[in-house]
Amino acid sequence: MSAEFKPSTIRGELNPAGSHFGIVVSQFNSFITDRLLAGALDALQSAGTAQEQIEIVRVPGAFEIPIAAKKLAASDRFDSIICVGCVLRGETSHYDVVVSETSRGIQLAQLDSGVPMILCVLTCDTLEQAINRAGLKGGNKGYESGLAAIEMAHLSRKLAKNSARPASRSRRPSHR
Ligand code: INI
Repeated sequence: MSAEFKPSTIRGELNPAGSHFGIVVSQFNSFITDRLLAGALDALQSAGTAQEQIEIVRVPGAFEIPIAAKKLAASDRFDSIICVGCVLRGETSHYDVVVSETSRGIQLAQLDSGVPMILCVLTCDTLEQAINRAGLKGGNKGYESGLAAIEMAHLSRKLAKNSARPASRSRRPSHR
């Protein structure tokens, strides 16, 4: 590949100016989800987001996250939505149902609405694993999610502006 071959690249910046963020937080395993929420807020605040740009919605469990996220997206007030939950494997198959329906629901909600949704739902075998991912050993997934939300909000707004093709590129080259 030659050094001059540089296709244009669009990416989101860590710039929250003008963006609004929804955060849906599950209260189930709140010992963990409160830490994830704190991590997400830390990332948003560190990047310069004002509290007026953030709205938090609490739901009972992870299973209820998708419907709340979808309703937030439908309000047209948010540029990205962070979905915070923690599902711990128990003795029953309920774990698998909650995990798959929650992630599938969040994906459907973002594809249906066009509003980026950040998956910050820990799925762990043990409480210890969850604690590690919520700020102890493995960093805080909430913090990473906050950064991803800012980047995706910015990217989404950029892509919306770029959706019209420039006149010079509006047609495929003719091969006549
Ligand atoms: N919800 C969670 O967020 N985490 C879990 O670990 C969990 N477990 O293990 O059952 C859980 N269940 C509740 C579920 O999300 C719904 O709130 C409930 O089924 C009511 O719809």
